[in-house]
Amino acid sequence: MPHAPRAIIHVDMDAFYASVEERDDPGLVGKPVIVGGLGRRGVVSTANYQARKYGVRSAMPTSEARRRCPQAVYIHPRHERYAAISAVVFDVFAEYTPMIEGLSLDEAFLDVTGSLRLFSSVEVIGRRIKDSIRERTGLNASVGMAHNKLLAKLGSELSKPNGFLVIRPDEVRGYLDPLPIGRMWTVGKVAEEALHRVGIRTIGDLLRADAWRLNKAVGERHAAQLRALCVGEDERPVVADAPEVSIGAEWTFDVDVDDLAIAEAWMLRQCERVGARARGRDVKARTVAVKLREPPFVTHSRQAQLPVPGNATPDIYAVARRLLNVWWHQHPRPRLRLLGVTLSGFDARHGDEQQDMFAAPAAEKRSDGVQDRINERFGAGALVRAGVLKTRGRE
Ligand code: TTP
Ligand code: MG
Repeated sequence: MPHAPRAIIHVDMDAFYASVEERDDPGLVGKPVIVGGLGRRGVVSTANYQARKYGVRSAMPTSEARRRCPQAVYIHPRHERYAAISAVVFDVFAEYTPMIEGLSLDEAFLDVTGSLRLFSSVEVIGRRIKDSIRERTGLNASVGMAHNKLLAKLGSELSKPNGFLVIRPDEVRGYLDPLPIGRMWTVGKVAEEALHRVGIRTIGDLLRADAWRLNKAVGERHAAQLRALCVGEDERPVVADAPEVSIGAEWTFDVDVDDLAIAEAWMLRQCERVGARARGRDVKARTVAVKLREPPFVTHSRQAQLPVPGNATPDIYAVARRLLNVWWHQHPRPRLRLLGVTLSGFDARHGDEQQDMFAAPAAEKRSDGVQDRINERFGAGALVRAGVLKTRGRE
């Protein structure tokens, strides 16, 4: 029985790390920007499109990038920042489907077949996703749409940067045939060379090739698979990511902390981070665990339950603070090198029907929502509770 047509979207952020850096420092806009290791053996993580004009590419030694583009701005990667922006992007996806297969921080497949009735077409969903990402992060995503993964990904690749392309069944050959065979999924360096030796240089060449010539080049099994891919057939399902089992945030101090008030301020800050992530994912945690590391490497963990599952920062902090204080007073000369908090024991997506007299007052919880929206717009940390300000200038 033939399968009903699917609606697949592939999203890939443009020059992701470099675009985040440009967004955070508008002074960079218009300049070549290269993000990567800056040491002697460093390699380029990514280059923005201005720097790519000079031939700078991902995985190139940074020393070679400096030769090709000495005038570029070179930046050491800030993974935590990219992960935070990635979470905002993935939250946009989750508004359209639970079928999200993340490939990296900046790239995912979505199966939106089940959402078509609500949003009329894959194009409408793709456009809304692209616009929401732009609104909430200030960054450009390239979006490809088609009835399978192969073609959806091709759509984003061909239209990048700032791309948007639907590939319909009757357009498949027009897009695929002229492409170099090396760009086809499953064709690595070895297969590419073997195919070149028998005169197959494009996808169209492969489809016109004699069966024996193709079999001779790559073997019968790969040949059959390749023929299907080259006509644009791809049955691979979108495999939804496993739900998170925990959400954690931690911080390592440059200078060990021996003042409880400062430690508490840092703890509040980590509670805000994990709370925001739990609220963004619409999950409530049962368990709050704190991680406390004494210099140099002795790590203590303490955990406790929330009175009822929750994700409000004041509730999380109430538990984390108590755990921190108990630990602090049990130690003769407490000092911390690292401090962190982790939520787990998630109760997914239940409403607010459960009332709890111990939970934070409603007004304080409302401030979580406002804070989340401001942090989403201006970057995590744009708005923090007053207690957290003690941690500023100590990073
Ligand atoms: P990519 O999506 O491959 O590249 P990109 O987003 O920088 O550029 P574009 O998609 O517009 O071509 O990778 C996403 C991020 O992953 C990238 O910004 C940096 C990181 N990365 C590395 O750290 N090392 C690598 O070798 C590659 C390819 C990417
Ligand atoms: Mg990308």
